[in-house]
Amino acid sequence: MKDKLEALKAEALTKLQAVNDPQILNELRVKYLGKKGELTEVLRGMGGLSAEERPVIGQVANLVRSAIEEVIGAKQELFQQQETESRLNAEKIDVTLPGRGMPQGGIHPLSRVIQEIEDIFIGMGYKVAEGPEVETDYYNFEALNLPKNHPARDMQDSFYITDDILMRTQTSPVQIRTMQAMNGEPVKVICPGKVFRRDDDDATHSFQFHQIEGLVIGRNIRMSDLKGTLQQFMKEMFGPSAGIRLRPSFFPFTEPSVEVDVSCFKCGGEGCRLCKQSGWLEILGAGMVHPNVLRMGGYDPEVYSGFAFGMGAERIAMLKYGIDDIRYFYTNDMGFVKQFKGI
Ligand code: 2U9
Repeated sequence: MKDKLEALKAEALTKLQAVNDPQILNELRVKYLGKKGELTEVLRGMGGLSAEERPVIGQVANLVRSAIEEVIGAKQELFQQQETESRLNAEKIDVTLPGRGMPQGGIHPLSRVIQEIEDIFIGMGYKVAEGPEVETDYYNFEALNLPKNHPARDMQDSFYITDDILMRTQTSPVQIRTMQAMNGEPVKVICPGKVFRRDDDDATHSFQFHQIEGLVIGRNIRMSDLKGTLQQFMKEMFGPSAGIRLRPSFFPFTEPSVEVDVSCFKCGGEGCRLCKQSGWLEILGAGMVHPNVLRMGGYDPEVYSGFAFGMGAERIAMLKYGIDDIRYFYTNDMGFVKQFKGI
């Protein structure tokens, strides 16, 4: 029996040494060590042994089993290593290859100007308010002291959805809505957004553009507050040497009304092509809120007063970046937008 076991061991070890396939290794493991394997088969014959022989043969059998197990274990480890190695080789990354580069976007010049203006006013304690682009005649015109048949409505012809619903021609309806929502409390907001006008597009006109309007309402708000606010705004927007000039004007929603010019930031007021030799750039309109508008927003004009201003974002961006055609903003010309990436 001992010879049988030694022969089994010799055969098993020879075969196992020669294996180079994990599946065959497993088959051999079953063949020699499995429940119905050859070692078990030999041990079954132990019943016929004498009491002295049994422990001796038992010990030999155990040694044979552990010798076979040891070789199988070593082989399994070897196969595992080979597998890991070949996977590492297959998945090799060439770290010296140049990267593909992530295309990086930039902020559109219009968005940039709007954000810059918002930031300046937020710094002065204003809140930003937004509202619907489709408005009623009441919020777009009536509440702003532009009753039906008012001649100033001609300047703001719009796109009508029904007789009473239209695309807003200014962001002022947002201020009226804000006033009504504030229930007589003081107001300090700026309202940026898209506005629409029936207009023939050319280099300086577009049927759709962006406005930023501001409104301040409280007790004792005076024209000097408006002037100081706009002076500060221009300095932050165009540099510390920016000066302003007010010229009388007319808007139905403000009284008195003014046009506000800023000293030309290009020539410092000397006169150049940008300011058409005048030394001044026309930037925005403003005024003291008309008593009718205060009343319509829910404020008693005997107690409250306010100022308002409005500017076109496109016009400011065009002046600031020297853009000579408003249509560049909307046509998605990559050559145009890419120029503003790093600014
Ligand atoms: C309320 C009361 C008053 C907003 C104002 C202007 C003057 C103005 C134009 C600038 C160029 C429009 O984009 S533009 O074409 N705007 O000149 N806007 S005062 O006045 C208001 C607004 C809301 C309740």
